[in-house]
Amino acid sequence: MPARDRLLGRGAFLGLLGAGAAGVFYGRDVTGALSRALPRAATALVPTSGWRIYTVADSMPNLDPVTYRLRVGGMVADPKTLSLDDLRALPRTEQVSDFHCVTGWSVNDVHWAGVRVSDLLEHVGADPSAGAVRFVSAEAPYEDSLTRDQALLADVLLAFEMDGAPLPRPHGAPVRLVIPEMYGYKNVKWVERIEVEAKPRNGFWEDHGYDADGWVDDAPA
Ligand SMILES: Nc1nc2c(c(=O)[nH]1)N[C@H]1C(S)=C(S)[C@@H](COP(=O)(O)O)O[C@H]1N2
Ligand SMILES: [Mo]
Repeated sequence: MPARDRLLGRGAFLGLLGAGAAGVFYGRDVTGALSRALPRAATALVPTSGWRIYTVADSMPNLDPVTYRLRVGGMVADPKTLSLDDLRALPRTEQVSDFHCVTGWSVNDVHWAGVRVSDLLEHVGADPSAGAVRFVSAEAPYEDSLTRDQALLADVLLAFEMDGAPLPRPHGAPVRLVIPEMYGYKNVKWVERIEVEAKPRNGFWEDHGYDADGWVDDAPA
């Protein structure tokens, strides 16, 4: 039986689909096989716009923005432990981008504010020979890695604001990764550790069969 059905019971799940079209959908995409696990008719009921909140653990991390620290280490000249204020003191970037989950839903025109990963890597003196950047969530065992080139894309950021307000807890407060060119699973929530590494390693969903390169469209030239 698919994990999805075990979690909620099929009836409850279908009920949620009906009731949830307008609101935020809270669910655990444990298998990543939501659409495969449902018959076609039911799949069509899944709302295709609006956020779904995903976690892999039983509860969402509850990180205090005051005591929150982001550790940045690995192949860097100057490992750092950064508070939210430290992050806010780095060059700020804002952007509007679309967000796509591989299961078929999207949210267009999300306003993000935060720090470019490229600026952060410069701040810690990342080794130019490093091939990857690993983002570890406070929600164990969620993590994911980007290649160096992916991490350096201009719109890849650590976001601490969403739509003009501090990033809400369900969306990864106080800091999440945003990489709009890639599917949602690469956009790690509740990031608390960043490691600059020699080469990319599998993240949570790669271990479950997803592509390491989660491009929504073709890879940028
Ligand atoms: N820590 C953590 N980050 C995560 C996930 C998760 O389960 N845990 N799910 C990923 C997936 S599959 C998607 S589509 C997006 C969903 O973002 P949202 O929960 O803010 O809607 O978060 C990504 N980041
Ligand atoms: Mo997703």
